Amino acid sequence: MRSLGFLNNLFKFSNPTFSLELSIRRMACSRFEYVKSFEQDDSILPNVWIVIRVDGKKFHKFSKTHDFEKPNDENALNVMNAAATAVMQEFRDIVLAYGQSDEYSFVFRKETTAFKRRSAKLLTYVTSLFSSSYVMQWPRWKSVPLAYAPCFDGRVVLYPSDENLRDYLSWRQADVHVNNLYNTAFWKLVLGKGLSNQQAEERLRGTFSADKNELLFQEFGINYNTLPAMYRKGTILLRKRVVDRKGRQAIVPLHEDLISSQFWKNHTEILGKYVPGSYSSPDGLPKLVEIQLNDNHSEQEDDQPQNKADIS
Ligand SMILES: Nc1nc2c(ncn2[C@@H]2O[C@H](COP(=O)(O)OP(=O)(O)OP(=O)(O)O)[C@@H](O)[C@H]2O)c(=O)[nH]1
Ligand SMILES: [Mg+2]
Repeated sequence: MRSLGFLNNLFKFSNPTFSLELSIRRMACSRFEYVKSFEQDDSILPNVWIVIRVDGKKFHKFSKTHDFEKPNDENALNVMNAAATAVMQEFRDIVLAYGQSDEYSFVFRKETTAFKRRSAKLLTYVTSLFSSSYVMQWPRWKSVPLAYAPCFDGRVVLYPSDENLRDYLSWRQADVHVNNLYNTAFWKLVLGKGLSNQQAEERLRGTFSADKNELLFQEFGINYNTLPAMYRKGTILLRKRVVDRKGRQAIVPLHEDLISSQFWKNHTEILGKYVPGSYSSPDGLPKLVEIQLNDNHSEQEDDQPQNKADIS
């Protein structure tokens, strides 16, 4: 076979028409090749936390069109969680993802070499994989069909210190708290008391958290702190060994307070040497984890963490 290939090449190169064609192509190529130098090097600095945040485009309208429950639609949030899980399954170097409302942040470990740390590659891959996974996951959680294609914007933000990273995540979680408390009170006034949107807005204008907590308790008998943690805290995705499934690895959803230092003590693998911790769920495994442990990805999940996306 090898000698045949050699003879074939010998024929081609000794053929004058072929050689001429080849030289013309080479010349054309070198003439145009300079355009490559216009591409900018966008490699990310070494040794920084890379955060990629995706956010739904006009989800105010999207949630209305698809009849999301107000203020929180559990299944819609789970479509987000499942799409983010798919992204984490692809990128083993994501150590944590955090989601709330129509946004998700993905934290890559400082040492990642995924896509040679090229910013545009990382950003576009994560954003497009998240968007397509959102569409794929939709029918698993929502019964109404998609009326149009949802899309997400994305940005890359770099954090040089652990403290900066923690503050970033705390900022996103504080955002959920502020928005969710307001929205819960707002929709209770509108849907429960029949106030118009404007009246509810006026009623809440200038109020502090304590006032809204009091309003929910006094007028609706709701203790805000007992509402589902996913609505109050958002969702943190971490890679863990699931105790009740013989320590098989899965990406698990947590709804904990990441602003507290206890969270970082409980999950030392995030900032420290990356070895997934263990996870057990007293109320049974969430559907998201069940699905993962039952599908084909689960065998790969038992492998050592590896950089699957380390290609250019
Ligand atoms: N009813 C309902 N709405 C939701 C839920 N999650 C997200 N949304 C909607 O999504 C919006 C997300 O906020 P933004 O990202 O600031 O607004 P946006 O309309 O997506 O605008 P851009 O991001 O600027 O394109 C919220 O204001 C809600 O209207 C949900 O669980 N239930
Ligand atoms: Mg949005």
